[in-house]
Amino acid sequence: MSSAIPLNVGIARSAGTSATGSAKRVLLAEPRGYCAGVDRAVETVERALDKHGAPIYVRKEIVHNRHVVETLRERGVVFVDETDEVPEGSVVVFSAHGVSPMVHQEAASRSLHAIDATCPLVTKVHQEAKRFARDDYDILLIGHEGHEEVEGTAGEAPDHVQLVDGPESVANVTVRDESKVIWLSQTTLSVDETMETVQRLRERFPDMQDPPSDDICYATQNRQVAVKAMAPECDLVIVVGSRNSSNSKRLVEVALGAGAQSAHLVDYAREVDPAWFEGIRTIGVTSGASVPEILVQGVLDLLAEHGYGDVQPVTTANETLVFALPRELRAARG
Ligand code: 0O3
Ligand code: SF4
Repeated sequence: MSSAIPLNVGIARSAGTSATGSAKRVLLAEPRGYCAGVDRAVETVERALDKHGAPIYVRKEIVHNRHVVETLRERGVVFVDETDEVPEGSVVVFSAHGVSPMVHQEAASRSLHAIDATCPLVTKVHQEAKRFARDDYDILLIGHEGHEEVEGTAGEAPDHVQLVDGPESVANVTVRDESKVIWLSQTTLSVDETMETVQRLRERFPDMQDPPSDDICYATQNRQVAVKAMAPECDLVIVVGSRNSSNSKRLVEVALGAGAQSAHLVDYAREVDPAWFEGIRTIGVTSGASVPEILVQGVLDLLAEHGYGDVQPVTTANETLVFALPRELRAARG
């Protein structure tokens, strides 16, 4: 598993304050917020709306963020659970988390105009699942049960994939041939917990193969590295993100595991409880990969109102990756 190169993890103290001083400050994790796959998925829906007009249908939440979903709904997007809720012939967008081949087939059978906003890094895991299933491996897919991404990936090869939901699930795994086993994973897991799961799997299956490249994506890893860099200095960490966002929830766990005294997940600034600030000097702020920056700004504004106006970035990586839009919408990218 590769790790980001630390850029400026030295955390400066405010002028005139000592380690035991009382100046209030905010440490702001960088990178945070939108990853390349979310940016692409949200823009896909926006461009599809421009091109085809409302209503546009989206299967599941395009990304797991309440604000993004509510904003798109106001613009004429109809979110559905399954394609059978979409009128025949309509435009449907598949979410960034990916779908199984069965969903593509269902959409085709209803003559839907499907636009696939699956992140290319999720598609990469789908390709790995297909390839190792073709070679008749037992595929141990580490991920969270019921999460849309693992349902899509497992759907590529249901007869070869077993879900392993964390270290505690390892005991239940059975394979046909111990010399033909590979692990793959969901893209948004905790790196540390996944390594623990892999270690336990390897104790049981010493010949188990690793994925050809990291399945936990660059964005998930980078956001966890940044939180780890700032958490030991933080009395409180506020993670902006939705309750159903796997990668956002992991940032809360990573912050606590790396030494933050407390950590909370909020969708909006209004959910921040001022009681959390009692006796607190340093507050860390970050956001999940599906979170628009405007929501982080809202939290920073609220913190400034409470005396936390000194904001210091903690930068552990620079991200420059951009994915092309789905082909039919490319000309429309602004
Ligand atoms: O997978 P997760 O619940 O973290 O999804 P989000 O919050 O929508 O973030 C984007 C990640 C993604 C689309 C799949 O990797
Ligand atoms: Fe793609 Fe990673 Fe973003 Fe998921 S978190 S959408 S895999 S870049």
